[in-house]
Amino acid sequence: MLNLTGKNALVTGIANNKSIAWGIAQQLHAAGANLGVTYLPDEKGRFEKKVSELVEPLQPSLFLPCDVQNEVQLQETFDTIKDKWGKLDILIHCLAFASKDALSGDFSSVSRQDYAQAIEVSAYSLVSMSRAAKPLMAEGGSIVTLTYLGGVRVIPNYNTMGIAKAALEMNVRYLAFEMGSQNVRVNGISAGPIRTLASSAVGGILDMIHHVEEVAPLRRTVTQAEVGNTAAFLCSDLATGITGQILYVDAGYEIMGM
Ligand code: NAD
Ligand code: 0WE
Repeated sequence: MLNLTGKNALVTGIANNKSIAWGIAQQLHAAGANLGVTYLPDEKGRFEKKVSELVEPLQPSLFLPCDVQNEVQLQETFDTIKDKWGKLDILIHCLAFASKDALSGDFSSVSRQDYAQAIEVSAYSLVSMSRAAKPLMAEGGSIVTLTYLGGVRVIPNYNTMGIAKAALEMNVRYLAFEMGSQNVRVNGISAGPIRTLASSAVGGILDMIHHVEEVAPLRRTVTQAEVGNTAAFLCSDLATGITGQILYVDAGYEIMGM
């Protein structure tokens, strides 16, 4: 039923084996997709080595450095896809960044620079990647991004990332409208809290996970594989009628008021 054979999928945001993007890459691979993987380069090349070893079993046919703050790298990524693949079917946007200062303390204390960086990396990057992907998706396609409840409700300390996620979710709707005429669908997955590199760097994440385990209808949180399965569904022909949506994969937490 869920079949992605013959589809070219670019997955961004894999840092290690806890990354949500890693859960997504595994499910896309299991459904038969041909994978391309980007990683955030660092000076010592540590991420490059780690991520390339991790993804090896999925045999990605492209493995490229891509810092979304680097316009040249971004263009090179999509130029390479054009050369090597000719077309792109699936784009997974699974990255975010805000400075530590922008993720704690009084929200109003955020600096202009930290506020702009959070929005640039976490929200604008979906716009720039979608723009670059658009000509490669002439036969249609599917774009999926990752968001969090802190973009629509106040979650203490999520602060500036919440503003970035609100912008990201509105980007999903405007991009869905623009790209719908060429049969490109754009959706977001709002995941419940999961222990990853990014979330573990946040104080109190374990307490938040325990809270969800008590309150959510399913009395647990979600896994990277569950988010991955939802992403595979959204990218598949099972979801051809769905665009512009934010789908909650959060064990039901979002419906609760008390
Ligand atoms: P993660 O640390 O595994 O992934 C974050 C990724 O962002 C890393 O791979 C990192 O390299 C990448 N990144 C940061 N700055 C970048 C840049 N300038 N250019 C390119 N890549 C950059 O953590 P994760 O929790 O898997 O996060 C993935 C996505 O899921 C994020 O958008 C996050 O907001 C979202 N999300 C996470 C949770 C959670 O609880 N973990 C819940 C809901 C949504
Ligand atoms: O989107 C996120 C986290 C994204 C993130 C995490 C970090 C930590 C390290 C972005 N930038 C940074 N910058 C760093 O320097 N989540 C949904 C996970 C998360 O983060 C929270 C949460 C949850 C859940 C922050 C406060 C409260 C809850």
